[in-house]
Amino acid sequence: MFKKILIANRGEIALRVIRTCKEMGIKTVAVYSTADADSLHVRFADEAIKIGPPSSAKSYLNIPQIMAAAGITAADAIHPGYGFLAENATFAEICADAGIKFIGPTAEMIRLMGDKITAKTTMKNAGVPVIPGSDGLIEDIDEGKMLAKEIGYPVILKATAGGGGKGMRVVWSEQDFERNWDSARQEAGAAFGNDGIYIEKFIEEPRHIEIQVAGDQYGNVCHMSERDCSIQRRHQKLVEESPSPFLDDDLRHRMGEAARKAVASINYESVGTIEFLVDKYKNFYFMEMNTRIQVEHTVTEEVIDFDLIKEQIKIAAGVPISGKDYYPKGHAIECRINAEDPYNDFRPSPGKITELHTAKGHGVRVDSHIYDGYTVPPYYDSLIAKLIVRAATREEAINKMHRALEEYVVSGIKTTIPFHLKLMKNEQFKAGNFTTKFLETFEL
Ligand code: MV4
Repeated sequence: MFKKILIANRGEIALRVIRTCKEMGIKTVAVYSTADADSLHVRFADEAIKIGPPSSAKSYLNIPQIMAAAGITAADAIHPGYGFLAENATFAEICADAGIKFIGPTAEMIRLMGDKITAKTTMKNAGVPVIPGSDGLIEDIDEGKMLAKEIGYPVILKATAGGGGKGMRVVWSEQDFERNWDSARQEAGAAFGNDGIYIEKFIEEPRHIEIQVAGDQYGNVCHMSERDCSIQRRHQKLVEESPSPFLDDDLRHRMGEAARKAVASINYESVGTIEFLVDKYKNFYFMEMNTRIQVEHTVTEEVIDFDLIKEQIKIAAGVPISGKDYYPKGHAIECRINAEDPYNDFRPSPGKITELHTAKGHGVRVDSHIYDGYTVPPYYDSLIAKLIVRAATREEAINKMHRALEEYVVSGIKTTIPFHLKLMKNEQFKAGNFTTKFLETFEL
C-alpha cells in the first residue's frame, strides 16, 4: 500500500481524498496556489507545497511544479481528483515515467475514452448499445448530408475531441446542415485543436443516467448501479440522485450488465463512470465514459455504503476488487451548492463568507471545504459544498433535503441554495418527471 499520496487538486475533493487517506493510514501531501494558502486541504494534509500563483495554468495544471512537489516529499502516488489533470493522459504518462503511481487508469485508457468516436466504436464492438449514427468521423459536408438523410432528422453533430456538451450542434433539417457543419468544425478546431466531427440521431428529451463502475488489474469488474444526473443547466450538473426515479429493476440490471461489458472489454483499471442517454421509451445508449472519480460519486457511496476513493486507491495499489455488483438501498440526493447567484443567471459570487451554519442531522452529509470567515476565490470553479441526504424513500429524501437546505446558512456571498429549495418543492421534480430539458423551463 502507498505510504504517501500527493493530492493534485483543491477544494472539497482534495479534502475528500485526504480524509480517506487518513483513515487508511496513508500520509498526505497537499499542493496549493497562493490563493488557497488558507484552504482546509492545506491545513488537513500532513505536508503542503505551494506550487504557484492563483491561475490554474500556473498552479493546479502546472505539471512540472506538481511533479517537483511529489519529488521533494517523496510521494509514491498522486491522486488527481476530478477536473484539472484528472483526465490528462500526458500527466498520467509523466507520473508513470517518474515511477509515481497515478491513481486512475493508464494514459492509454484515458486517451481511448477521451476520443469520443473511438470510445463509441470500442463500446459498439463490446456489444454496448450506442446511438445510431456515423461509424467514424465525417470527411466532408456531402457525406454528412447523405448520412443525415439516412439517419433521419433531427441529427446532432459532435466533436470527437469534445465532450460534456462542448462542440455539439443539433441540426433539424437539411437546409440547416451547412451552417451547423461549418460552425461545429470551426468551434471544435478552435477549442480542441481537432475539428473531427461525427454525427448521431438526436435523442429528444433524454435522461442522463450514468453507471458507476470499477475494474482491477486482474480482470475483475463490477458496477455500482446508477446516478440520475438529468438536472443540469448548460451541461453543468446541479442535482444528482441514486437510484433514478426512471429506472425499474429490469432496466437497472440491463444497464448494469452493459456497463460491466464495457469495462471488461477494455480491461479497465480504476473506478469510472459509463454515461448513458435514456429515451422516453427506456432505450439506453452509451454516451461517454469518464475515467475519473466524479463530483457526484457521493450519492452512490450513500446508497451502497461504500468508500469509492478507498476503492480507487486500493485498485491503484494492486488490491483486487470483489467483482460483485452493488444495488442501491434507500435513496440519496446531492445538491451542488455553488457560489453563484441563481437570481442573476447563476453568475459567480466569490467573496468572504461572513456567517456559516452547515446543515446536519440524521441522514445528512456535507462534503465541503468552506468555513466561517473563508474567502471563496474567483479563480476556480464555483462549487463550495455538496449537500447529500439519504433516506429510505425518494419522498423522504426530498423532504430531508428541503429541511437541510432551509437550515444551511451561507452569508456574505450568493449561493444556489434558493434554487434547490424551489426545486425540492416542484411537483414535476417530486414526481420524478424530468429530463435534461427540465431546467430550460424552470422559473426561480
Ligand atoms: C446527445 C443528446 C441527444 N442525442 N446525443 C450532452 C453532453 C454530452 N455528454 C452529450 N450530450 C448530449 N448528447 C444525441 N445523439 C443530448 C445531449 C445533451 C445532454 C445529455 C446529457 C445531459 C444533458 C444534456 C444536455 C443537452 C444535450
